[in-house]
Amino acid sequence: MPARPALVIVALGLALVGCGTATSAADSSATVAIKAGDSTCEVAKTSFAAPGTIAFEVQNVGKDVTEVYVYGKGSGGTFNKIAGEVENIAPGTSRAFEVKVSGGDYEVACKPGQKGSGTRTALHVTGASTTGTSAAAYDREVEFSARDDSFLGLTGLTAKAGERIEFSMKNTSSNHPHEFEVFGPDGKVVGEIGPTGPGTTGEAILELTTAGTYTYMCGISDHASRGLRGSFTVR
Ligand SMILES: [Cu+2]
Repeated sequence: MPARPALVIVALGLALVGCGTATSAADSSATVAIKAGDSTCEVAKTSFAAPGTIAFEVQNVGKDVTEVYVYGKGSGGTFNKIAGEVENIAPGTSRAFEVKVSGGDYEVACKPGQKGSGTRTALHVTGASTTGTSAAAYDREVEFSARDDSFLGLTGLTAKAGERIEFSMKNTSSNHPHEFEVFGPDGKVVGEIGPTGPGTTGEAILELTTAGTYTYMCGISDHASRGLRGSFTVR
């Protein structure tokens, strides 16, 4: 009984936050459901009236572990620029994620087994494209490579607080997949390039919001201790 007044206050606080943020979202005050199956990718809403942030809730209705990506159009016209993603969704479970979009065309990809190009559903956002392509806005691209004992091309990297950088990693290993996980000054994950096979390239757009020392590593097996790790400074 003594807990009841406190619960009422919490509920009021949440209601106020909800009102304040709804107007800045991409005409969606509600979450957009995605049903990810073994060969289907059903997106409840595929047309948005304005740029902003879209909140998705993915339900894995298939039999395999799945992941969902939202791709913008790359310079070659193919949908390969990652605007947002969520991984490791077990069958029968749900995961939420948010994607910032400008005006333009996107594709939602559901990837059962967490590989391949996935089953795709087109998505359109009305409004100005901020980058000249429909990909999420970013300030510059940083290209590097991953060998089995090191990342090459990241030495001396610095960035300004607030920059959005597209990291592009070419895996030059002959037979091992690599990934690129980035952690902020607070030790929390900023984002990652997921497992990328030998001879292929993975990309991710990361927003470096705060100044400080960021660290990165490959989280697969013992790769970090083999040398696939490092740090850079954001000022
Ligand atoms: Cu690795």
